[in-house]
Amino acid sequence: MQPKVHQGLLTAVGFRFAIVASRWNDFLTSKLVEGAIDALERLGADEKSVEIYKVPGSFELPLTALKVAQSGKFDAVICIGTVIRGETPHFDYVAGEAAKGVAQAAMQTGIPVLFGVVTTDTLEQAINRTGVKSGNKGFEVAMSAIEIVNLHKTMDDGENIGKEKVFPHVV
Ligand code: INI
Repeated sequence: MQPKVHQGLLTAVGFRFAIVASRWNDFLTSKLVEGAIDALERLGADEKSVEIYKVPGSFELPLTALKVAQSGKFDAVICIGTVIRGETPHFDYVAGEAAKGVAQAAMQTGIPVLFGVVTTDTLEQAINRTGVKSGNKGFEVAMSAIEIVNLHKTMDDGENIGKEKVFPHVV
């Protein structure tokens, strides 16, 4: 059996992205934002098509993400933050509400709202996810945003994506 597979291409050309980033642990979150911008740029996003909204902490990500998604100005919203268990006794509340709220913003608007919040037990683990050891979570979440906007566009357009190039902007 060879079922038809639907998946998104990896091009950011023509799409508009918002990044909603927490200022908490800025020495880490700024690296995640850099990683996200790197992915968007490398996959062909135009400078004018990317905007950044800064919020105090990860707990504030959902409401701002919802407002940004509701604005109709963007094809996807990428939420970025860092929550470290060792640093906050209310880790579960901050991380849990951030995750739940980000998912709600997507479901409520129909716009992809992506969860690029690093949640770790230790500072070292968080550092390792900002491009030091195990890749950059900001880069990864932006790649997911790119894939999902392409998948949804294809579904909306009713196109057959099987015959297209995976990297259409690369000549
Ligand atoms: N916010 C974070 O994004 N990461 C954290 O590790 C963190 N800690 O440790 O408390 C944090 N707290 C702030 C929180 O997100 C809100 O900004 C604050 O509670 C005001 O609503």
